[in-house]
Amino acid sequence: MSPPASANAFPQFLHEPFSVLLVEDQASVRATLAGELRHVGVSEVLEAASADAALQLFKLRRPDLVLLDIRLPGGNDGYWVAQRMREAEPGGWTPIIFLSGLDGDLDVWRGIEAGGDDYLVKPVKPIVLAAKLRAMRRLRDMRRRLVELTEELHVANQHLNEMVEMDPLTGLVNRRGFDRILHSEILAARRDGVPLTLMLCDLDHFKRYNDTLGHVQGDACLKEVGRVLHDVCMRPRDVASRYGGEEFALILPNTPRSGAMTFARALGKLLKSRAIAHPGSPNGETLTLSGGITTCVPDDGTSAETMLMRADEALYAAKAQGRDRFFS
Ligand code: GH3
Ligand code: MG
Ligand code: MG
Ligand code: MG
Ligand code: MG
Repeated sequence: MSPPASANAFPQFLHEPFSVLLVEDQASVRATLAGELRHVGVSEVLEAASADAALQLFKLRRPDLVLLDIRLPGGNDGYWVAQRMREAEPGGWTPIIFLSGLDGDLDVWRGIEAGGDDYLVKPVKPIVLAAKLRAMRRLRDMRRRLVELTEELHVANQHLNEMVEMDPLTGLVNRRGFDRILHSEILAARRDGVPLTLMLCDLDHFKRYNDTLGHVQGDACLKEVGRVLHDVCMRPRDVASRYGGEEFALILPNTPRSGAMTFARALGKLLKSRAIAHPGSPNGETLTLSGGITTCVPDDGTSAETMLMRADEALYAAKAQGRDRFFS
């Protein structure tokens, strides 16, 4: 916007609604200022003649900007008002411009320290006032944009964090998430004095599945197995993860060996009920899997590495004994 041709010809200050809370105890000064504010395009002027009235109006009407006198009747001055206003909007920011007859350096200092953003000495020329309002509005808009961007960044970051630990094919937790959760569940099991079960599952003859039906169908099959594993995890803290290509790992907190075997039977049953066709399987016409189970009891000091090693050994044994079974 180009500058006004003269002090009497203002460009409209704003094209959008903009409200100013004018705090001034002298009625004549207040009337003059209110007129000037309207003249430069302020759409709403809220007037207060005391500290208490100012605070009340501020909280009730949430003005876009505050013009704040310092010397006010009663015990509280403008510095006090500014401090209370700042306290009344944690995380928010309403521009506050002091407008006072006090013109000492220390007065300016105190005004800014109290939370003011600018300090003008009365009398102030309307055009200067208008320019200051425009500067404050500009700062307010920038701050709003910053708040918006911060929120967008926060959402994007959350999304990214979820993605980092998710397997894109099955939607299950990936190896990275599995590692983190296993470590934290081992600590929790020790702390709470409860057993923790780890189950490693590997699809039987999956290479043949791919060879017979193709990789695209192989991927679809992995997705279906992912759904089965997701569905069989009933407790909120049970975790099904895609550990590797066609290997899945289940973390079952607060689950003893007997509970793990019950879980394994339920898993085997659910998978069979889905009857995923596997024409090339030497085990029959449907897809099966083998599992290795290990349960750590509290205080035995078992590490994640040891648990994985034991589960892997049990899985190897299940494979060696003919597949389609769970070993522990
Ligand atoms: P076993 O019963 O002994 O486990 O036999 P297997 O053929 O399943 O042997 P293994 O576990 O070593 O084979 C893994 C095969 O899984 C190799 C590969 O063809 C397949 N596979 C691994 N990851 C993927 C994947 O992301 N998509 C598809 N379609 N196939 C995969
Ligand atoms: Mg005064
Ligand atoms: Mg401010
Ligand atoms: Mg494998
Ligand atoms: Mg396999």
